[in-house]
Amino acid sequence: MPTPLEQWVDETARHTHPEKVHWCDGSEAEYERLVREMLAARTLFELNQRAYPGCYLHRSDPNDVARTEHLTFVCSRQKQDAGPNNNWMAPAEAKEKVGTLFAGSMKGRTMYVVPYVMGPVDSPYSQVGVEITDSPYVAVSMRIMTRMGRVARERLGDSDYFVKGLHSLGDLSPERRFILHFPEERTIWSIGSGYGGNALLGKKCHALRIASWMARDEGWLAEHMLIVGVEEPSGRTTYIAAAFPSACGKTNLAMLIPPASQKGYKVWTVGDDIAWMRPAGAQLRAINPEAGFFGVAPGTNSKTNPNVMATIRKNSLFTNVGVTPDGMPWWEGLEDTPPEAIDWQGRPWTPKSESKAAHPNSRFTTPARQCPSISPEWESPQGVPISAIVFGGRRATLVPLVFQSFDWPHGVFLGATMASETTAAATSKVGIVRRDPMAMLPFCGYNMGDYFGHWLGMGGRVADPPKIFRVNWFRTSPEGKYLWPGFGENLRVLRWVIARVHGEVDADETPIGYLPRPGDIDTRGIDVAPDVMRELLAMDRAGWRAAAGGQREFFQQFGDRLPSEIRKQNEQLVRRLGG
Ligand code: OXD
Ligand code: MN
Repeated sequence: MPTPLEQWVDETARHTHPEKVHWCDGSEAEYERLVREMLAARTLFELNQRAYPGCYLHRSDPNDVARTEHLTFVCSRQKQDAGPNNNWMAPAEAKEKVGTLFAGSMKGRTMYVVPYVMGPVDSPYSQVGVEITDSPYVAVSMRIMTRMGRVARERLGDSDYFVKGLHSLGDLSPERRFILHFPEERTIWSIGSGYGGNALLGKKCHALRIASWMARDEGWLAEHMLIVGVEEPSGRTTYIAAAFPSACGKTNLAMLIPPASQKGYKVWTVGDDIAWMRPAGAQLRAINPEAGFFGVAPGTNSKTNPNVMATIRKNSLFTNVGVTPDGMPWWEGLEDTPPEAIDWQGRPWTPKSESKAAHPNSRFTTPARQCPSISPEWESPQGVPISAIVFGGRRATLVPLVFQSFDWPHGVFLGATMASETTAAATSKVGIVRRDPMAMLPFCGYNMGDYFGHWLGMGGRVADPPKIFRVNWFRTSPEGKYLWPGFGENLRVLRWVIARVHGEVDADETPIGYLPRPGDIDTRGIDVAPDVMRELLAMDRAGWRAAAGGQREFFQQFGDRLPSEIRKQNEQLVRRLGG
């Protein structure tokens, strides 16, 4: 008898007509063979193997460089369940329309069957998925980003309980590009894109959109969050999960190196993009479902993130970066002096060129285990206990450097009212302030009104829920200069968060939450004048009154799916502001 997996692979092959079917075992030999084939086909290029052993460059279609949120759909049975935060298509209509595009789409190509585990192989919280794809770039990327191949098949056995992901490059035309999620069937269909967020189905599609739906049903949280452990000189380690929208520095924060002035501190990386958190005992415990980092290259350098620079020096894929004549990857912000290069589209480039050498959303794909700051607990089957949740956006004005919620429901409200300036991680206008609750707007696989309700309920499921904070590293002066140095210096803010968690520092109660008192954030050794610090920690009453009005408007779209508690939190904020 064929297993449910074999049956599905068979059906899919009959529909998509590949020339060959290859079951990935995840071995080194298989990886090397796929790389050799891609080098021969010129879909992969060797980088300087002395400086970057095992590293390769991939150039994607110039029309296919970022997530395409307008082509991403949740195909739940009921439209209401997808909510106003998702594009929706009825499942039957979606299957009809996009099924036609899959018919024969793998003709002349190899179909790779990619079984994977999201999470440590032996964790009870991990999940198996299988991605069928006709892209060898996807297959090798999945080997970096997940536990892929034999381990996953062994964990699955002959069970039918796995997330089914079907992916084809199709003809790469945005007109025939769709990323569809069928949460009730735990199924994903993606066609017409080879870009990571659209095509590595374990990541955004499975570990966030489908998993968030499962998490609601099963009483846990699947979130767009990094996870770090901060070890203090005393040896105490406190774990923090932090949500930021795409390309707002999650990878940098996850790998922060304490500056010389912060002697005796260590930051341990557990994950840089996704956290699955479950009630266990009195606390929420988190695992990182991924095994690699798919990070934004531009702006990354040995000052902003030395740990990731060390991580990507071997066994890594670079997508849409520039390359120097001696085969080194290059992107804007890597070094102060730009070299002559070949740009991300393979064209000659000089520092005088008007265009950029690397695409603003160019990426590296690199194994987490190579990271110098990887936590000894990063593969712990039980995960790590989370003491603080941090919500952060990119806001030039209004939002202080850091503040704390009064309690869990108010913390959920702080997450639900997050807004951030958009970045190049998605194809849309960059730099527009958009509301992005919990940094999950593009990733919540169900109605966000219900999602807020689920979050509110999670606080009561553990005796000791994490304390909740908002942060903003991105405040600027009227001239556009950053007021806070950011990067490694953000540890100074995390130290206040940790002191609050452990009840070791007081705070000022203000209408928006608890703010640090002057002097409670250590500014010794950095150039942040006392008046700048006052501005960073000021509560702008008029600004928050206006923001509260904007929040109310945003929440209206959820109608009767909006929990009354969220409305109440907004009213209480207005009252506290004296409005
Ligand atoms: C990512 C994203 O790739 O959020 O992590 O876009
Ligand atoms: Mn992300």
